[in-house]
Amino acid sequence: MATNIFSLEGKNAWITGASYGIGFNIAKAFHAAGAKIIFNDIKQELVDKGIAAYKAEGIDATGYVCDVTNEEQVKALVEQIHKEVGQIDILVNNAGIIKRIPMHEMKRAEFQQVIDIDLVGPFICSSAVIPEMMERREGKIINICSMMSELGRETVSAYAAAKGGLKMLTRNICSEYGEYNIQCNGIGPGYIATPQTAPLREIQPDGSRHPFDKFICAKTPAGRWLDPSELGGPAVFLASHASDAVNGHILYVDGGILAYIGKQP
Ligand code: NAP
Ligand code: GCO
Repeated sequence: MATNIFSLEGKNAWITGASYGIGFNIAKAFHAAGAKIIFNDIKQELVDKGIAAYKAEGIDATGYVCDVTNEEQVKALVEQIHKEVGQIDILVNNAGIIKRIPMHEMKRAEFQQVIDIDLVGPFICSSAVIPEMMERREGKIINICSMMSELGRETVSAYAAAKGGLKMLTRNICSEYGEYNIQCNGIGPGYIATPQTAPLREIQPDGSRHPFDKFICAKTPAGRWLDPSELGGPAVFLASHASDAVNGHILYVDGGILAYIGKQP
């Protein structure tokens, strides 16, 4: 019987920050492809909510409280996963925040917090799982990058610096560990309708659409925000043997934003 190269049967996948949003939807797609789901979030109440949300989808996910910026917590979590679930075959560095503040008004601590979560976190989590992947000579790491890995815009200096760095961290993990049959790729989502972008879609006091909402729809060939579920297929591809020859690549799932000059107003 031909093997399904997109199958994740028998694989354990750890998705960071996946109680909801993009991480949750990637986990759902991984489960549908056969993977066991492990996730962490920063607060117990979020983990509890996440476990309930997964259960409602028929997914028996294992959730842990862990701050991806805390090296001790991450190392302890990896040990706990090994004990309670098993090896980690797939890591998705999804946890992330954004702060939208004009750079000249941004405090250093605010800039640092975004860098810590969005760039140092993926470094810490990847460093924690790479040794076992090296031993097994097999592993998949997927970093959730962004349009801001390629483009800048007002008020997102820290986020763009972090996501630009995450693109190069992705390429460097590919370069340093490809010989161990570890593939590290990125997904660069476009504008996705999740809590992180909710402020950009808020209906205005006069009942009109947020200007940024209209702007993004004009910049997206499909003329709409993307749904987080639309990231599932690309993530399964990068987590499966179908992408064993793909390494150091950032797969933009942006509805064509990067290809398009934008609709004339
Ligand atoms: P989200 O709805 O804000 O979810 C982010 C998740 O990460 C939340 O559960 C959050 O927990 C968790 N988290 C934050 N800091 C953490 C930490 N230190 N340790 C562990 N977990 C932490 O964001 P999203 O829209 O799903 O985005 C997920 C990823 O995709 C992020 O990396 C984001 O930058 C990226 N992305 C998003 C878009 C988009 O349009 N939405 C586009 C491109 C890329 P809390 O609830 O406690 O904050
Ligand atoms: C913003 C948005 C974007 C998206 C995403 C785009 O304020 O511009 O939050 O940064 O989150 O990263 O790919």
